[in-house]
Amino acid sequence: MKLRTFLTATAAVATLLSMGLPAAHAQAKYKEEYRLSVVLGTAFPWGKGAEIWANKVRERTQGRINIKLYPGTSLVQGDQTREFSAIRQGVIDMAVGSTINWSPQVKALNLFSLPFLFPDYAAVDAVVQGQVGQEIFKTIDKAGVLPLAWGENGYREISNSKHAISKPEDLKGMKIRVVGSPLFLDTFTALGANPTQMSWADAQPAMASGAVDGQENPVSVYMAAKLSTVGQKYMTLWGYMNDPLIYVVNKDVWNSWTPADRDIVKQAALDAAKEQIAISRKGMIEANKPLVKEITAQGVTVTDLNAAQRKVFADATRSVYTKWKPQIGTNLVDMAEKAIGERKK
Ligand code: X2X
Repeated sequence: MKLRTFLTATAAVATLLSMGLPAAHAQAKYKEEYRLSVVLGTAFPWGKGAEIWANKVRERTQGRINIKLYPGTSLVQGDQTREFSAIRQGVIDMAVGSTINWSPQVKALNLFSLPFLFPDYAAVDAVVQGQVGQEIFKTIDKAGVLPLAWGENGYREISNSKHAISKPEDLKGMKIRVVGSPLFLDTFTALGANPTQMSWADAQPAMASGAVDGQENPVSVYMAAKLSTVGQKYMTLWGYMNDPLIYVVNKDVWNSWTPADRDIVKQAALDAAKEQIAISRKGMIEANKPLVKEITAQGVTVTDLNAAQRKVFADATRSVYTKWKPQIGTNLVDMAEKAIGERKK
């Protein structure tokens, strides 16, 4: 750069500075609409949690941040396992997503899919709301997406159209629809089943046509999706894994907001996630599990495994734990187990 050009440029900057910087609000460029991705819509606790977040943000920012829900992971044509990359790339602005669907990109998220690691809700809380949850948020941040709060899809129970399942042999040869990470293929193969990976959108027609015999999802999802009407007449409560949700924002979007608005979005995510977790546990944590009574009333045979029966399944899937622990992070799994061991019951 020639000296004169440099001086002219310097003078221009000085003039701009002397004019004073524009107010933070005027400086930030806001979109008319922010696109929030979810797999399950507002008929489900998952979608409700996203809607609560969107409403709180709209109210608290006086409409500056206007969020619209896109259920069915429609921004990635229903391909749940592409959602995380799409958030990072900005195809999706915000999401409330499942650890399962994002685990192909963020290996640590497979922690929650390790079979029979989380014995109860207190164990889940101890992990996600504690140091492990923070470590996982750091990993997600490093992977290019900003995490804000933990929600929950719920404990995943297994249903099928054939017969009651109370031991691994009952799963033998059964075609089970699974989602997301290859870990699920390992788990169901270890149990003698025949797992097949497909999106949620494809799963329901596959159940209706009998192309698959069974699936695994929380009871609240089973109910809202009316899976008893697609032949899923047997349900086993085995609590083999919990499926937390994560409230996230694309980083460029986050950086485009004023610090005050970022605080609002974050606090709204924390508040919404707390409400969301309560909604998703409703009917499952009260005595007699009212939600389970409801499915029984629909003519569904419910098998509630006792501790000894559960242990048979846990033992049968131990190879999955051994294989996946190093991929997830030996330290992280150890930390999670310590937190679970020390949980308040
Ligand atoms: O596809 C599923 O099973 C669902 C809806 O639970 C998830 O997105 C993980």
